[in-house]
Amino acid sequence: MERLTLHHSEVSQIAALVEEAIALNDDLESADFLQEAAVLAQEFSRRLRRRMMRFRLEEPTGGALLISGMVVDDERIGPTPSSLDQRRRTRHEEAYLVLVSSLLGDLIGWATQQSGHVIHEVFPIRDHEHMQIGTGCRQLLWWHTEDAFHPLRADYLALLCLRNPQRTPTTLASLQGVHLDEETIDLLFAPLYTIRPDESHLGRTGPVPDGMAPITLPDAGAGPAPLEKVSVLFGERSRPYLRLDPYFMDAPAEPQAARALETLVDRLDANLIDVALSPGDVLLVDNFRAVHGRRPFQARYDGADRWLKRTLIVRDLRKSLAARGAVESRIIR
Ligand SMILES: O=C(O)CCC(=O)C(=O)O
Ligand SMILES: [Fe+2]
Repeated sequence: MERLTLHHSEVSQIAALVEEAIALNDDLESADFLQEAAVLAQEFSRRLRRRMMRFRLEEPTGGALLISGMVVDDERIGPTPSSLDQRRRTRHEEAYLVLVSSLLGDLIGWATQQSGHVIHEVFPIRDHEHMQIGTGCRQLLWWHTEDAFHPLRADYLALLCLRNPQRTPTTLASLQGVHLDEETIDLLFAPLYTIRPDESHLGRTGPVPDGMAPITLPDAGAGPAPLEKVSVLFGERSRPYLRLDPYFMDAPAEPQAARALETLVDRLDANLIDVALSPGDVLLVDNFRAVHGRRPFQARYDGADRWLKRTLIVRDLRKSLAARGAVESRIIR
């Protein structure tokens, strides 16, 4: 995995831009703020911007870039929440995450996820303890492509760590160094597989906001219905993109297709690495090149639990315009 550690001078430069950003707008998820954040991020150091540009355009096979060195004021952010509503104390951190994310593309959210927020919370929720979901903890969160079931899924996700006291690892795997035989590649490139929506889209992380009831847009560019058969590999054959979420996939009926998927899952499993994020770390994951997950842990629900913030980033916001309903909206319905 690629890493970049911010220099002291970059940290203070970013801190000043973050102060400027949060003074602009009360709502860090508004269209105005998201647009201005993308402008302010152009004032990050050339070194950082170059690195992000390289990550975007060269698409390193490892599919992840860790940016460390930012400082999180543990006292200012206050206790890890237990519900999805206490956001005021984390404005600095959220603005930092939005600015960094803006260097890769534009932020989106889902009406069906976290009440339509663009900046997502990742902390353990007691009711989700045993669930296969980012806000669970006791289950291994199986590695996955984020929102693999949906054609409008993000190109990248960004995870900002606020605290991680037990150093619980995020997991990552890619096709770096993986060899697959031609027949397996053929099968994985064929539309033989189905991926169900994961639990985060089933209304578990808060109600769908008013006026945002999920709607069906058959001819609005939203792509195939979720359970249409898709390929697991796509794009360029010698360096394919990935789309899979094994926990939410059933083995295909054709034994050869099932074996091909099994082979890929085994190879990715063998490539899986642990990345224990520290406060201030931003992990950028290329959602076409890498899969990610999380090791299990035991939450204490005492205000000191693991706490991350997350954004989803697309390279082409236009693709989802019909599903967002308006250029100002970042929320896919
Ligand atoms: O908790 C983590 O490290 C990652 C969770 C996850 O899969 C996500 O937030 O998309
Ligand atoms: Fe995820």
